[in-house]
Amino acid sequence: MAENNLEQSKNAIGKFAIEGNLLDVRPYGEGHINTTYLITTDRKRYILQKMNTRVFPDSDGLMRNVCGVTEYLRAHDMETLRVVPTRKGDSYWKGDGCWRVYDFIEDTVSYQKAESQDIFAESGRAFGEFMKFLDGYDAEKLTETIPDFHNTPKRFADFKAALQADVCQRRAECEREVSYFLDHAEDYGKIVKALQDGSVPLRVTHNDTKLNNILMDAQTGKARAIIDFDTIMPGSMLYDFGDSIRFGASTAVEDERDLSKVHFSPELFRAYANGFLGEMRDCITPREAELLPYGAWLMTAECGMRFLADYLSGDVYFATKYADHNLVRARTQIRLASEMEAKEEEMHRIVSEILK
Ligand code: ADP
Ligand code: GN1
Ligand code: MG
Repeated sequence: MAENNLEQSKNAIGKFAIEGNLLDVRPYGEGHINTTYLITTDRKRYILQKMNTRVFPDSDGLMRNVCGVTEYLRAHDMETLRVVPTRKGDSYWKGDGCWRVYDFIEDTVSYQKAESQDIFAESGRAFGEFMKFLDGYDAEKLTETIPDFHNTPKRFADFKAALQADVCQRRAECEREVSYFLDHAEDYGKIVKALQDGSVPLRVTHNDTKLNNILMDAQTGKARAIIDFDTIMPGSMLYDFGDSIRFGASTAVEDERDLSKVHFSPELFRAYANGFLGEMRDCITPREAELLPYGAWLMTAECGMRFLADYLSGDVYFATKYADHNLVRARTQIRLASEMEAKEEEMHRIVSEILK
């Protein structure tokens, strides 16, 4: 299977207008959705991706979003992904699957965990700045690549359906995890409701703001480029803030099996909030500010229920490396979400101190 994929990827790379002779192709990165390869030629390096068409069926719409947003950012002198066209001039190639190529952004690092407060604060600054930039982008131009992406009540309904179906008969081994999500059944609707009643504004958001979707300069530690534009869509600032906290304000990686290492860190929360709100303080509304701690909890719970639903469904959505990978991920999210509940007041205090 792996061999076959490598063969497929070599075939795909020949369709793109890349410079030099191919020297090496190898799997790359820690993304859960697309299949990513690092391509080396005798001239330069590239990223090749087999796009996940099960998750993103509308490849045309998706690539229109990617091209539109990257052109817009480049026009504003922001370093960003460069889509390498096919030899025919298209933004992606459709053969055995859909494939795209980006220039490899050299001399950068993407972290699987916030290794210091400074790194995390810098990512907050960069995501805040990015959101401010996207404010000038016409939302009408965007295709909704995954409808209801952060509609948590809908995600909860999907979770319950997976639980009901229990196609792999895995429910019995995760009753404790299941009950965390069932016990919070009434808590998932606040942001969807606030967007509907207009008390929270709809903005153009990234929607997948985890720390490994930002590339930091290997020398200076400054953010160089935000990547993974597949889910740029209209949404709430609370999704982007919350998802960054979910992934980065943890003392461990997302798939740490030893839960004694997994804690929600208020210090990392403060670092990120400082960076993010430093950029957004002039445009954040009072209601958004009030909901930031809830957004962090909600994105963590939502991601946890998505991992658990996928575990129950037989690991059909997120890439996994071993049998209970999704269950391990769901457990870290539950641990973090529980600790956030206990530290909600502290999070509010931090936000107030930063915004005062
Ligand atoms: P997924 O949707 O599967 O998460 P990403 O587009 O986020 O895929 O890519 C996976 C990983 O590959 C990223 O986390 C990053 O480490 C690396 N990566 C992606 N694009 C580039 C690029 N242009 N330059 C350098 N690294 C990249
Ligand atoms: C996926 O594509 P990637 O790995 O950056 C997922 C996010 C989850 C994240 C959990 C399109 O992000 O929604 O929060 O995994 N992306 C999609 O790590 O579902
Ligand atoms: Mg990614």
